[in-house]
Amino acid sequence: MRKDITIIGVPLDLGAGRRGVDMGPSAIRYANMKERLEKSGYNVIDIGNLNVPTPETYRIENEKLKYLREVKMVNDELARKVSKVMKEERFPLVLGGDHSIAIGTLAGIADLKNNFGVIWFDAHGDLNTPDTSPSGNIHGMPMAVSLGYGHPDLVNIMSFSPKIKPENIVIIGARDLDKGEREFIRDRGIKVYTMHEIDRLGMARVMEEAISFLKMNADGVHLSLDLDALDPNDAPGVGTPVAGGISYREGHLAMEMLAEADILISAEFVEVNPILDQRNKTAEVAVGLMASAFGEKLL
Ligand code: 4U7
Ligand code: MN
Ligand code: MN
Ligand code: MN
Repeated sequence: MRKDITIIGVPLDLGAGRRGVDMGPSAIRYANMKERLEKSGYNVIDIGNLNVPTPETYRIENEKLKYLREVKMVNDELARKVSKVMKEERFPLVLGGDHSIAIGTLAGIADLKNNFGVIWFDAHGDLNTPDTSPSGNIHGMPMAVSLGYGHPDLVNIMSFSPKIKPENIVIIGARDLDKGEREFIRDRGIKVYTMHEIDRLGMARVMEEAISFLKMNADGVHLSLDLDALDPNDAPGVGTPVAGGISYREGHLAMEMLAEADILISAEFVEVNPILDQRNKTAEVAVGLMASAFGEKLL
């Protein structure tokens, strides 16, 4: 993995149904992220936060795509920043913010890489379109958008689409998929390890399979980690908790195996909600997972 990391904070919560994830980047930084990564030998530059509009100064125009214009604007800028960081041959590490920011991150990567893979840890599929979404919240749509489905303003960010191929995606930890998302997964043959497969096979086997699948198909892998992939007992500070998630140790094992495989080219940690958290526990979990993904050793 590249030894130079650039951190980009995206304090956006307009894509989510509840307030609070806008404070995610601060909470994660407060949990000593930079020091932790530097200890493992990385050169870390934090370029601060993107400019993000405050919800109170905007209103919802379209109930099926809440804050579309503002979410698009932020993702336009994020895509340009991520692309720039990658051109500098540095590793983009994006801090959310709600998961709609994956639209921009993936667009930025796709600007340079036409066959990258994505490993997506999430309780949800984030594969809704405006027609299938039960909420109209864009953080439930980034995966569909990146595959080319959804509102053209989002799909065409950076002026091309799709950003990623369905066969280059692995979703891990799913346990709350909407009807439309299940059909989407079935129709396009997306590889999903639900909690059922994690229980049956164990995280080690799941990660072995996921890694060899991605290595076979893709050139380099982006890690997108929604903290609600973890069990709410371990990561309570999230807006859309779902019981029965990935345990603290399973999460670490997964990250350690990614580090060992040395396949990551970029990463984002999203959906940390400090308002709903217990003494910054979820941000600390996020930083721990990050450290493991970047190869921090136990011994
Ligand atoms: B997250 C949901 F209906 N599927 O679309 C939706 F259950 O980024 C939740 O994974 C989406 O946290 C959660 O609103 C988005 C809902
Ligand atoms: Mn998500
Ligand atoms: Mn989620
Ligand atoms: Mn969420």
